Amino acid sequence: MSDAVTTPRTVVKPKTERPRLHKVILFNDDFTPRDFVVSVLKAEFRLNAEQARRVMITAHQRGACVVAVFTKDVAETKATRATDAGRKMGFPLLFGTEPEE
Ligand code: TYC
Repeated sequence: MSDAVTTPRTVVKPKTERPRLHKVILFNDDFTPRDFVVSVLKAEFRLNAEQARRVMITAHQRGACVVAVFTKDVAETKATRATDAGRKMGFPLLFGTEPEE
């Protein structure tokens, strides 16, 4: 057996970073009925009536509104499903995603 000293020179500290969250953004348009926007927000994002109405009105007045934040995959899936719900009814309703800073 050797007497060699085997103390490591560097200590590796495992570091796990949280995945960046992504915002789902609702964009205003001039055609989709307000009540339909509210129903999509309730169904796809599980907002209650008051939250859904507030998000819809904010997008209506300011042009866009953050709906919620999720992991990238979930944000993209929900934005696509919600946009498709509008398209199915012939409305130009649009949801997008954007990484959080
Ligand atoms: N601006 C639409 C209207 O007046 C309602 C609306 C609100 C549409 C928010 C989209 O993201 C939206 N009928």
